[in-house]
Amino acid sequence: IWSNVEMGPPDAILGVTEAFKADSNPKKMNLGVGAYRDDAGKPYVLPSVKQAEQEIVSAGLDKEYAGIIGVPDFNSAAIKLALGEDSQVIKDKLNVTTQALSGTGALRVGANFFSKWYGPSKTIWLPTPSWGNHTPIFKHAGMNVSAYRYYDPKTCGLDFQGALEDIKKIPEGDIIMLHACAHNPTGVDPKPEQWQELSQVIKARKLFPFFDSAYQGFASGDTDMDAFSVRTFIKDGHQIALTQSFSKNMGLYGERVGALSIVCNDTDEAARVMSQVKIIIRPMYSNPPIHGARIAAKILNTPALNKQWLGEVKGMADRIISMRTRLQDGLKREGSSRNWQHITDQIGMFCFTGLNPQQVERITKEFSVYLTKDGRISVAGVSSNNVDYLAHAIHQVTK
Ligand code: PLP
Ligand code: TYF
Repeated sequence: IWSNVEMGPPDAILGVTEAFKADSNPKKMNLGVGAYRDDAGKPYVLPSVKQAEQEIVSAGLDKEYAGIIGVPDFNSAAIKLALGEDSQVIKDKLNVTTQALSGTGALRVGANFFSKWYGPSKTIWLPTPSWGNHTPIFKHAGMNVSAYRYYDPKTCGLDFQGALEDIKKIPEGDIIMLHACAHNPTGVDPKPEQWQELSQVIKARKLFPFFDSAYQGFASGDTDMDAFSVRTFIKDGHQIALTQSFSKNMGLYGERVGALSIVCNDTDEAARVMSQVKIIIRPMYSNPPIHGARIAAKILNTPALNKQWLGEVKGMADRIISMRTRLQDGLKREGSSRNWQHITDQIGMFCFTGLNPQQVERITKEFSVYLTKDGRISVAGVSSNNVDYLAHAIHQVTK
């Protein structure tokens, strides 16, 4: 029956883990997938998550289905985290917010909603490069995907002029994807003034801003600072769409905790939009899982736990930042004459090293250092024990 089915390629990111697992070198490093590791290289369950989980279990809640849009306390807390405690949009009930199957699921529900209901256009513009899953998510929902310049390989930084030039040519009404902070895969974000300018240009072009927020807290260690982009656009009067993931900032990866929000013009519009979001979700998966959303809601809605969590997010962000510095120092010590300034300029979980595909192949083959072909490393996978080994390996393949 399935003789017509062609073999597909493995996922560009998740395939790296498969290759890593098959390697018997004790020094091997998996810097492929973006998942946080502690300084012993182990997955990290946040103490605030364990605490919240215990409280939830003790409360003896039932396991009834959530509604189509999930756990209500989670939805209200998630949008508050993004837009801020005193957000007028929230006070005026202009946000349509639904729980979703983490960031990926939120993007997919959003993509399907735009595909069916966004009148002006069916084209979304992604930064070059963007998270690899963005293109198939939107294409599978029937959208067209185009690209604007974003990363400058010459500086390993932002191509701000290129981005502005391209954005100014995007047809009115099209949708533009913006990474709220800690851009994946490059670790390159616009500065606050640049976000303000982008907001003005995008407004003048009458584009629809679609924010993907998968790392709030991970860039700076401060969830308010990391919401600067989103809040600037809101302040400037944009009606945005926003997807949020709690995989990284709460370490809830496998629990699949996320949200989609669509900001509307008035409460009547919000009610209509919400009704159609439900109609999209119901035949896909009926309703989302409750456990992870309860954990996130408990953390966000309990002041003491919230404070504890913010400290833990900062702890993760700070460890990553310290690994960047140590990697840079290590490269200097190795005698590298190349400019590695971008390692500490870039932020969030990833560093776009500038290694070319041949160098990536060599570092994997000769040093068992696993990363994606584009030269991205997950700095979260670097620790005190292996940072010097990594610096040595990078120097050997780039000298
Ligand atoms: N968007 C971006 C930019 C990401 O980097 C990720 C995860 O790596 C996601 C969305 C979604 O992740 P998840 O589905 O685990 O929330
Ligand atoms: O490392 C990255 O960029 C992500 C990580 O269901 C990831 O692709 C892995 C699995 C998943 C979502 C994101």
